[in-house]
Amino acid sequence: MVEPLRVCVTGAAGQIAYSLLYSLANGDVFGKAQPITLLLLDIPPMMQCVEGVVLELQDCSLPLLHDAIATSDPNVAFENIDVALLVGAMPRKEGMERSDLLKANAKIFEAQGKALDTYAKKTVKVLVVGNPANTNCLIAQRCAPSIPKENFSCLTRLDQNRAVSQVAMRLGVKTNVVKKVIIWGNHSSTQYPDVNHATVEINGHINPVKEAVKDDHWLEGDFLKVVQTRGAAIIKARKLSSAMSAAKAICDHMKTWWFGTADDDYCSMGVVSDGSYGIPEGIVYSFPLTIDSTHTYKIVQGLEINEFSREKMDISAVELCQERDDAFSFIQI
Ligand code: NAX
Repeated sequence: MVEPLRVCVTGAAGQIAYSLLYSLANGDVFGKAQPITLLLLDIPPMMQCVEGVVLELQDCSLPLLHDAIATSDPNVAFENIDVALLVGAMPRKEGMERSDLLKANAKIFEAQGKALDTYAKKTVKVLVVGNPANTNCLIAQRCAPSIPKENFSCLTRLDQNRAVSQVAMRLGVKTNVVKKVIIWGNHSSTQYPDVNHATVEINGHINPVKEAVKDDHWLEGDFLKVVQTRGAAIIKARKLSSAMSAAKAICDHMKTWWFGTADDDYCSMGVVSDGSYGIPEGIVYSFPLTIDSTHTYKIVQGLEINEFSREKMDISAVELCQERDDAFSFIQI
């Protein structure tokens, strides 16, 4: 029998987790032959709700679900885990300053990084979703020195999916023929969705997206704005932040990390910068990656960066350096 994969999901009582857990337990991410044990972490006041989620998971009657455990103790949730999906975070409340939010989350991800360092497998793959995702990821990574830094990532796949969809809708094609769209930088409004290297297949021919769209004004204007501000547009319309699309993006991110990228595509993930493209070393920055079947990623090298892109990429890097400096002042590494 295949050993169950131990997957921890934090923020288990939240709306993203509610959209995510079924796909995980149904084999949509790690494959239809991979049993799974879900460790569901939330804070003590939310435990009754998490217990309810466990009851529902049982009622889904999924053959791959080996076990689902609700807990408010990170040491239990991270014990011997293979995958950590760190979705839970302190939300911004009315009247809260940005620095208060950064501080509250710095403390959460400091504690979770330390618990990962002590209790998780050294091969654990960590995906940080809770915002500010890049900086929370950086803190967790720095607080877990015994785990390779390449095992930490943050979610920018939702931004990638949004960008791909916008291009596909503009061209009247399916999303799966649009490839190599890149998200650079922070999961914030300074992110840079870049189609300069993207391709689209039309009638069996591979074309550069820029040539197919034939409208640089749109690509450098409304396209960027729509993707960068999509989260706010969803909150305005739904009165709630993205959940279904966020859960789908988490599944896409983890599936690609697990099984690799297609030969003709990249994926974007926030990872620890190695200085590629002049991005300061050590910050968690979204890059285009290729991934092999051993869950090992490489930052795509050698892409030509024009002046427009350079400026946008640097703005996001400056923001991330500032977030890092602010967050590090609140914690002890
Ligand atoms: P919800 O408020 O519905 O759920 C968050 C859950 O996290 C709550 O149940 C809360 O009790 C729990 N939580 C808080 N502190 C915790 C801790 N220390 N340990 C464990 N659990 C804890 O938020 P939801 O809509 O599910 O969003 C979760 C996070 O994802 C937010 O920070 C949100 O900003 C972020 N997002 C990030 C995205 C990305 O692309 N990186 C996109 C979607 C989403 O906005």
